[in-house]
Amino acid sequence: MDNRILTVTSPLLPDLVEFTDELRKIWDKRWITNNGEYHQRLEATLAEYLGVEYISLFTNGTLPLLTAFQALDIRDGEVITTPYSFVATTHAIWWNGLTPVFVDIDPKTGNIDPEKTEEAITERTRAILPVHVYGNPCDTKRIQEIADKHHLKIIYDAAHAFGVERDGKSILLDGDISTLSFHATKVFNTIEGGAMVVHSTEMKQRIDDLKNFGFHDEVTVVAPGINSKMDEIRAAYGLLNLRQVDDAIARRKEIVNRYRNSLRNVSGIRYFDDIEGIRHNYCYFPIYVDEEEFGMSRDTLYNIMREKGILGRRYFYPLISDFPIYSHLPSARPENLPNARKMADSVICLPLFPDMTEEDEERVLNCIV
Ligand code: T4K
Repeated sequence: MDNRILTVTSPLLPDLVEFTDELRKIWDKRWITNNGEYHQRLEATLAEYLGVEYISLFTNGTLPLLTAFQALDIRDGEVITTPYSFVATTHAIWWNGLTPVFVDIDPKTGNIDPEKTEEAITERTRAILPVHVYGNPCDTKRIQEIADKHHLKIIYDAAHAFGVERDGKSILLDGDISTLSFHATKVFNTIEGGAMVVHSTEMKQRIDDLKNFGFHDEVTVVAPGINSKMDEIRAAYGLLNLRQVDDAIARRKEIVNRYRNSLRNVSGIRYFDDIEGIRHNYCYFPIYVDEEEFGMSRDTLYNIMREKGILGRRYFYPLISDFPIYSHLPSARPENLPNARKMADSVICLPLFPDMTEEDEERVLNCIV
């Protein structure tokens, strides 16, 4: 029996020989960070790949979220967001001195419920920060209508939504700003890394200034910016990875479809199906465990898998609103967030990465079927 540890994900790595060649070129040039040639090339190549006009690279997926509020000049008030995400989403609000307001999710998608979002708007609301969780697109049309009606900005946390399209158009074009994560565990990675997608030359310039301490030129500082510049080595790594990302997504799709076929008739197990008109990226494979129907709780399944060396992950448990830093907020009250709580208590993400074998998949399925 194979007792190898099987993790929830494993990074997509570029070819080592090709990467070494690129490193040699960087060594020869002695230009290793600060908007170098590889940085510029990765921005241009990503813009084309993603079908967006303006993208700015960052050192991770958290700092563009933080910077987005500064870029939009949101300095006080409340920001409506989802508790069903990675904690970085809410931390970005907190770091800007703003108040997070949690609203419940739509259980069909795992994303923020637009109607409950509208109900939560007060005269202090400045922005909405939804997440395209697991790469499932939010109802961006309805969210935009609400934002327009109440004069609010929208920042999409698109950390999971690399390459996701609706009707052939990138979902990163929705809202005022979208942010991406290129962390090692993501569909496309630069080891650590991230980006921000904006919609005008002026905003792109503002972001480029903000991620470089606020420097506009050698002697002009336009704002108290941060340092979040991607270096040349990560940009070179990203350029190589970008060449293989389509194959990686195709592999993920095959694995997901096999999981779906095997789990389709398992009573008490549910999963997200593909949505018509959406190009998915298959970044995670979350399953929803209905304890009563399945006859076992999500946590029991999680522990059984662990005993067999299979490290599924309970993304996203606990809810962000349950962490003590946020649980005192009025919007964090459990009765305000029943769908999010149910999902946080019921979901486990199964191992999913391009070089997973059929045997790996069998090992996972044997714990469930
Ligand atoms: N917004 C959302 C919605 C996000 O999900 C995230 C991050 C962010 C914002 C912030 O973006 P970043 O600032 O991180 O770019 C992971 C990731 O660290 C994090 O990027 C991600 N979301 C989150 C959902 O998952 P952990 O604590 O679960 O990671 P870790 O170290 O337990 O890794 C998971 C598994 O991946 C390991 O069991 C093994 C495998 N792995 C991991 C690494 C780092 C490898 O095989 N190799 C590796 O190098 O947070």
